[in-house]
Amino acid sequence: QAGHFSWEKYLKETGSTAAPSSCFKQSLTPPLNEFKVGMKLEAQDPRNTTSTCIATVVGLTGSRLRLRLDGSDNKNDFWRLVDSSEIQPIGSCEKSGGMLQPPLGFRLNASSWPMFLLKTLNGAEMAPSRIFHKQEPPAPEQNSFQVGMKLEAVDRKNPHFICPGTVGALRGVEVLVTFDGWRGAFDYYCRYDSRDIFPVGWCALTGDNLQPPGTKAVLPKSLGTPTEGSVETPAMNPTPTVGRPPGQRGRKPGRRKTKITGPWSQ
Ligand code: MLZ
Repeated sequence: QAGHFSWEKYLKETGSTAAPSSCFKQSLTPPLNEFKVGMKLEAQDPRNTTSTCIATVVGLTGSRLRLRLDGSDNKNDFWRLVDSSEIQPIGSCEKSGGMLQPPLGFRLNASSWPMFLLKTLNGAEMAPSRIFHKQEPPAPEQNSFQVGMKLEAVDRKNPHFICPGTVGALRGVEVLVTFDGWRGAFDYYCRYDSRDIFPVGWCALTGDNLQPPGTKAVLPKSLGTPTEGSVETPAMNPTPTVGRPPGQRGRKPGRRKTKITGPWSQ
C-alpha cells in the first residue's frame, strides 16, 4: 500500500538491524485471533491485578483484543494479546475457587455487584474456551537484546499504537524501549520478556497497524538533550525531514494533514 512504512527500506536506510525473534517472549507465528466484538471473558483488572473481572471485547487489532471491564467506564480500555495469561474463559475464576470482583472504579454501589454480575452474564455471548491459547510462549532464557537493535513496541501512553523502536539501553533484565522519530517522552524500561515488544515484521504478520516513525530529530549526546516541548531541531540521520515544510514545524504528527512518507515508504 502506498505510503506505508517498510521495515526493509528503513533498516537499509538507517543501517540498522532487527532484534532476532529469539530475543522475545512472542510466538514465531503470531497467535490466531478468533475473538469477536461483544464476546465476554475474564480478565485481570490492569489497575488492580489481584482481581479478576468480567471484560467485553470492544475491538480487535491483529493478535490483540481491546478490552473494557464491565461496570467500568470507556476511558480505561486496555489491550491484551490473545495468548495472554491475563485473560481466560468465563467460569475459570470460580472453578479455581475464586470470586469475580467489580473493577476498580465500579460505577455502581459495591453492594449492587452480585446483581450486576448476574445481569451481565445472563444471556451474554461468552468467548468459547477453544479460542483461548493454552499458554503464553516461553520466555527466552536471558536478556539477549543489544543496544541499537530495532523492534516493534506498544506505545504505553497510547497503547492502541504499536510503533517502530530501538533498544536504547540495557539494565540487567531490562530493556530501554525508545521510539524512532520521537524525543523520549514515550520511552520506557521493560523486562526483556515483556509482552509489549515484538520482532520487526510482527504487525505485518498479525494485521495490526504499525505506526510510521515520528518526525522529531534526536540530538546526539554531545549537543545536549532537548527539553520536552522544545522547538523542532534540524533533522539528522536517520531522522526523516520529508513532508515537513518549515511552516509546519512543530505541528503534531498525529494531527498533520499531509501524510509523511519517508524514503523507506513503499
Ligand atoms: N497524539 C500523540 C501521539 C504520539 C504517538 C507516539 N508514539 C511513539 C502525538 O501526536 O503527540
